[in-house]
Amino acid sequence: MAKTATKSAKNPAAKVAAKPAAKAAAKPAVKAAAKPAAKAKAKPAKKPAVKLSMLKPSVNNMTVRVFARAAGLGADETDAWGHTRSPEFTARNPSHLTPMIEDKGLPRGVLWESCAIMQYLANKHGLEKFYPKAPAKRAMIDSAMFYLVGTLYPYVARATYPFLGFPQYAGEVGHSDAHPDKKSEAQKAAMAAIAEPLEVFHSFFRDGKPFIGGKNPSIADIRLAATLEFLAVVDYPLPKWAKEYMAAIEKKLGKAYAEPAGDVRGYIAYVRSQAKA
Ligand SMILES: N[C@@H](CCC(=O)N[C@@H](CS)C(=O)NCC(=O)O)C(=O)O
Repeated sequence: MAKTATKSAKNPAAKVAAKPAAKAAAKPAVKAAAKPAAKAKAKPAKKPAVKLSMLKPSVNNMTVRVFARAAGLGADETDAWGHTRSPEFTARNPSHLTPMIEDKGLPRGVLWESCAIMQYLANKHGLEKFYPKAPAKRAMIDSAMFYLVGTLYPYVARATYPFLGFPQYAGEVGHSDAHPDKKSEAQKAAMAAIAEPLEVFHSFFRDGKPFIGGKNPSIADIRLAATLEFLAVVDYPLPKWAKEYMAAIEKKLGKAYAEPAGDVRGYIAYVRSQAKA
């Protein structure tokens, strides 16, 4: 901060910017524009951190937390644990789902759904490295994410939520008052169903590349790796490629991945220790 202030004092363009609004407005615009380019080299404005309401144990939330960090956007996080159904929260977000970002540019001021949030932020900040602009490449990322949310994730949820202590979805066996044996059967069936879509991510979407996005992890890769984190709670036997893939993402994204993943892993370790006790 102090460094910026010193620099501003020497830099005439920054000096104008630092003046109180009324005074700066009084300066003729033409004069400011006529300044030599070298002198007008002001520091680019720092992007404001993403205002994010989140739940630490959730991989849906981990997805956006990782992305915000990896993309260098920074995250101004509010822990929404226990507040998602409060009148204040639902007045803004009637779905009561997190992750949720707040952004003045949005028609309703808020946005939920992890993939939509990453798509919006990548579009807004021109983050093509994570979300390519070319229609065909982008279509593959979108397809992978929709396939994940619509097909893989429901199996992962049915297999892991009973062990994570998360409520299951209405209309499913796990949510009903069926006999525990029936619930266990349903959980096992969901666990068995994971293998097929998982292999599709490997053989079709990665197609020999390190990541779905190619050489670098895309938003679809962040979404997939985060999702697979939950499988540790049921000791799911991940295939070798998936273990290597997750390790490669963590290596590539470093702390941006490890920090939010640590919250999910910590929660899993906690529920497992409770189950043993
Ligand atoms: N498809 C959504 C799922 C979001 C979701 O299920 N969020 C849960 C946490 S994992 C939540 O916020 N639940 C709080 C509530 O329903 O009150 C996404 O990818 O963002």
